[in-house]
Amino acid sequence: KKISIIGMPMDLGQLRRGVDMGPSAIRYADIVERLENNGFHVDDLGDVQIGRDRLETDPQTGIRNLTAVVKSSEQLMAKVEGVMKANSFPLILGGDHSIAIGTLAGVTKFRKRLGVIWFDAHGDLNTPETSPSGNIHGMPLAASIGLGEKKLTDIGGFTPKVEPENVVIIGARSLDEGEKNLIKEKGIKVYTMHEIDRVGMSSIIEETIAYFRNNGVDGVHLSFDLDGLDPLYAPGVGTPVAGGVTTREAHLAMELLAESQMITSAEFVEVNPILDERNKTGQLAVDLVGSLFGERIL
Ligand code: DIR
Ligand code: MN
Ligand code: MN
Ligand code: MN
Repeated sequence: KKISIIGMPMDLGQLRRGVDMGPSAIRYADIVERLENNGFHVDDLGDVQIGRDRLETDPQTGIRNLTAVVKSSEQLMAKVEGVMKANSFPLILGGDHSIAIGTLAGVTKFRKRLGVIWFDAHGDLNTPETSPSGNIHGMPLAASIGLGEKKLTDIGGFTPKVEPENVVIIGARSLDEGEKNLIKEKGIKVYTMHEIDRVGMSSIIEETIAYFRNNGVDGVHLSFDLDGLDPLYAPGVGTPVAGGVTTREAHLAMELLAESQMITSAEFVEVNPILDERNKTGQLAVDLVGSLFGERIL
C-alpha cells in the first residue's frame, strides 16, 4: 500500500504566524518512519510553494489573502490529482485549514460522491457575509459545499465539491451564528462535544460509518484540525477552544476508522510549532496518523 505525503505550509488563511512550519514539525516527529514501520510504502513529495503576497484584504468582501490562497490551492489540487491518478493515498500536512479547499478540489476530480469527516472545534462554514474575521481558514467547508466567494468555490472549475448531506462534523464547540443557521438550513450532521460526552466516541464513529454507507459515498476524506482536541493535549494551535476531545477519544476514532477501511484521503492541519510545547502537537498528529493507518497498542 502506498501513501504520498504533501506538505502545505500555508499560513494565509488566518493571522497567527508559525502554522507554515506545521509540515516540518510533523516530519520531525517521524511521520515517514512510523508509516514505513507499519508496512506502507511512503513517498514524501515535499512542500507546495505558497504565495507570499500577503496582507491584501479584498475591499469588497473583507477576505484576507484571497489571491494568494487561490493560487496555492490550485497547486495543491494539482499535486493531489497526481497522487490520486497514481493510486496512492494522499496525506496532506498543514498549514492552516484553508488548505482543505485545494485538497478537496483535487480529491473530488476522482470521487463523484465523497463523504467528508470534519474533525474540528469549529464549523469552518463561514461565508464572507457571516465571517467575523475575514480569515479563509474559517470558510473551507462552506466553500467546498459551494457557498461563499466564487474564486474559492470554483477552484478546479467545478462546484460543489461535496454535498452537505455527505458531511459529518465531529468535535464542534465554537460555532458562529451564521454557521449554526447554515447547519440547520443544509441539514449537516454535527456531533458537538455534547454528543461526544453523552454517547461516546465509539458510537459516534459507528454512526458516521453507517451514515456514509447508507448514503452510498465512493470514498471518505478525513479533514483533521488539531484544535478539535482539547488544548491540554494539543496546545500548538492558533485558535484553541477549551472542553475538547481527549487524546484517547481521538485515537479511538482513528482506530475505528482504520477498521472500517473507509478513509481514502486525509489531511492534518493547524499545527503551529511556535505556539506548541516541545512539538507535543506535531507528535500527537503523527501518533493519530499511526492509528488511522492501523497501528495498534498490542
Ligand atoms: C472563526 C474561527 N469561526 C472564524 N474559525 C476557526 O474566523 O471564522 N477555524 N478558528 O478553525
Ligand atoms: Mn518511493
Ligand atoms: Mn478548522
Ligand atoms: Mn478549528
